[in-house]
Formats: sequence, C-alpha cells, structure tokens
Amino acid sequence: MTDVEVLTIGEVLSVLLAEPGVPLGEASRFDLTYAGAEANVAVGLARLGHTVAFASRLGDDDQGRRVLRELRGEGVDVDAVALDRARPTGLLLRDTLPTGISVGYRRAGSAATALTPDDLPSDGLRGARVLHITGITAAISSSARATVLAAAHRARAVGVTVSFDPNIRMRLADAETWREITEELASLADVLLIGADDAAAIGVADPIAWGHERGASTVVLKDGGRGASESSGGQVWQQPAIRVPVVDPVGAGDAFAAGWLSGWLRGVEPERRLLEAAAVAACVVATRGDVPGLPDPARRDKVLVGSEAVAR
Ligand code: KDG
Repeated sequence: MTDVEVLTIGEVLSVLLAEPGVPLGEASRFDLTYAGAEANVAVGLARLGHTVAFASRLGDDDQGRRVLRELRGEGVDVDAVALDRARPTGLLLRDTLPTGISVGYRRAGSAATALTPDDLPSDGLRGARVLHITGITAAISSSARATVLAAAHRARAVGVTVSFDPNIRMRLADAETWREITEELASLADVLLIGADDAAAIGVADPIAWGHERGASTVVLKDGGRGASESSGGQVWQQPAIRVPVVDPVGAGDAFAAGWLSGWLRGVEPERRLLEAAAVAACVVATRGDVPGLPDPARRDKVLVGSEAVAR
C-alpha cells in the first residue's frame, strides 16, 4: 500500500435502493449501488482530494468485484481489500421514504464478517495520519471486532490519530453490546465523532463530557438537522445545519465525518471545518444514496457560500 493520509476499515455492501416514494416491501424496481459507513467516509475524503485506503473483505463475486472497481475508480487505495471465495459480498436493501426508511440486511456470513487482524495492511499505518473506524464493523462479528480493536491499538502505538464514530445500528447488536463496543473504542479514540441519537441509544446524556472523560481530545457532536458542535482545547464551537431539501438522509453522518476530517487534515480552524462538514452532509442528504452526493471541494464550497449558515 502506498502512503495515505487516512486508513479506514469496514464492510462495504452492495445496496439495492428502492424506486423513489415506494416502500421496500412493495418496490419492484431498484437502483444497484453500494455503501458502508467507512467506505462512505473513504470516498468522501477521496473526492475532497485526500489520499485514503480502505481495508476489508469482499466476496469474490460479481457484486464484490463491482464495488472494488467503483472504489478504485474513486481513487481509494483498495490494495488491502481481500476477495473471499468462500463468502459473499454483503447486501443491504432499503427505501428512501420520508416517513421512515426501511432497511433489510443480508450480511450474516458475509466476507467482511470474516475480517481478522491478519487483513490489516502490514505497513498500512506507516505514513497515515488518521485511522477512521466505526462501531458497525465491531458489531458484525467477533473477528471483525478484534480487527478494529487491533487497528486502533496499532495506530495508537505509532502515534496515528484514531477517529471513531459509533454509528450505532440496533439491528446489528443489542444495547448492552453497543454500550461495550462504544466504550471500548471511544477509550482508544483521539477524535470522537458521535451522533446525538447514538449517544441517546446508549444512555449517554452529555456526549461531549463523556468523550473527553474517555480520553478523546476532540469530540464532535452531530445532531442532524439541529446542527453540530466541536469541543477541543477547552473550547466549544457550534454550527447550524445547512438547510437543503432532504431527499435521502442516509449517509449524512459519514459525509459530515469526511468533511470534518478533511478540514482537520488541512489544519483549518474548528468553525471552518464544522461549516465544511455541514456543507458535505447537505450535499449528501439532497441526493439519493450514500455516495453519489459526496462533493468535490468546488461543490462543497458552492453549497457553503450559498448557505446562510454562520459559524458561531
Ligand atoms: O451510515 C450509513 C450506513 O449505515 C449505511 O450506508 C450502511 O454501513 C451501513 C450499515 O451497516 O448500516
């Protein structure tokens, strides 16, 4: 693997997206796309001009090879993606109904559930500035959990910043397991990017204090349409969400994380990186699917300048 700024590890799934306005159980036409929290962040960062690698396992099947081609086409380094002959690429089916999105997972026994620490790029952290992980990968299997943990420990050992987003999906594990996963990984994170809904799901009332208590020097609280805040160096900054017509909110948190990490990597000030993150998230919620709306810097800046949002 060539030197990259960011390494992410996780499961990328083929996605069947039901035709607009039709519930999943009734749809007969679907768009085939792909998504996965860490892959969404990887593509988001690549489109914003960063070098990023994604480590995973995909099925050695048509879907796996297709996703691999798409990621490679985005400029994501996929040298550390293994193709597994024995297990399939995971599949997610969902709709985009404004009244509540239905999701169906077909990922039990997927190639990514067989991730082990041996799948980590042996030299992958050398030169990287950030390891970005989420709780989703830790929740799909015990060996995937061990992989994410090993990656975080290795990153810390060589001084690579660990960025962690719990991304709690109650369909993948019970509340107690999520509490354990979130505690375990938050205590290894330098940067905690946490959704207000995720914090609520594990009974955390003050996510900023909670994150700092576990050792994160920076805590970014994402509160969807209510905006976001960052706490670092004893200061707190706030950013309202940028208002756009919401077409499909899925992937907004990952887009926000990519936008924020891009600002952090470029050394921009907290209020500016929160604003950039809000703009990247706005681009994604205004578009169907997790990945298509991820902007390049010119598009991000257009949304940012066009918004009336003011960093406070
Ligand atoms: O953050 C969006 C992701 O949740 C979605 O794209 C798929 O990673 C995914 C999951 O496990 O739900």
